[in-house]
Amino acid sequence: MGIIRHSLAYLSLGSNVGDREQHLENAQRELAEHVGKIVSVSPLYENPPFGFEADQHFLNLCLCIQTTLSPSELLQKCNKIEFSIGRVKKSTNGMYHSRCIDIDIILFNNLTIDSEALTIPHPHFRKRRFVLKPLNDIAFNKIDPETSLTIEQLLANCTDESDMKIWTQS
Ligand code: PH2
Ligand code: MG
Ligand code: MG
Repeated sequence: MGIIRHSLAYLSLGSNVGDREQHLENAQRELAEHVGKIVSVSPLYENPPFGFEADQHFLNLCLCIQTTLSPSELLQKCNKIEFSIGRVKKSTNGMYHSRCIDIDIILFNNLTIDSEALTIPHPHFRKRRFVLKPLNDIAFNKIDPETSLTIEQLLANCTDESDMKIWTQS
């Protein structure tokens, strides 16, 4: 028996197309099956698209998952799960579009990674209320290894004033 090394990853999930709740539920089921144990989940927040125009608002949440996967293995699994749920294309050059599911890695242990395929912490999360608000619910004390600020401090500093409505599950 060897030593199993578990990591903790914080993920942001979002959907603004179709049955948004169902897509988020399916994603969580697949993450639990293929990635690891989900140790905490934030409430769902309904909020307007940030950084692009679309009629449909998003449902967003953050969760913490325990995994033995490496960051790049986790990224591959997340992409696979997105496509299995029906995602058809990825954003390119910061041009966003509506999507049935998006799964982003925000933090992975205290790692900082900057490769072509993957940047951790997520390069944009500090300016996005739809990430910071739910992340603050499950990890207000957690320190961003890049800025050494807590999630609570990042949320207090965030200038995105998007309206975040708690969504009560149907
Ligand atoms: N994701 C984006 C761009 N804009 N806006 C909201 N409200 N929620 C998102 O999940 C989201 C976004 C890029 O992935
Ligand atoms: Mg995203
Ligand atoms: Mg993404």
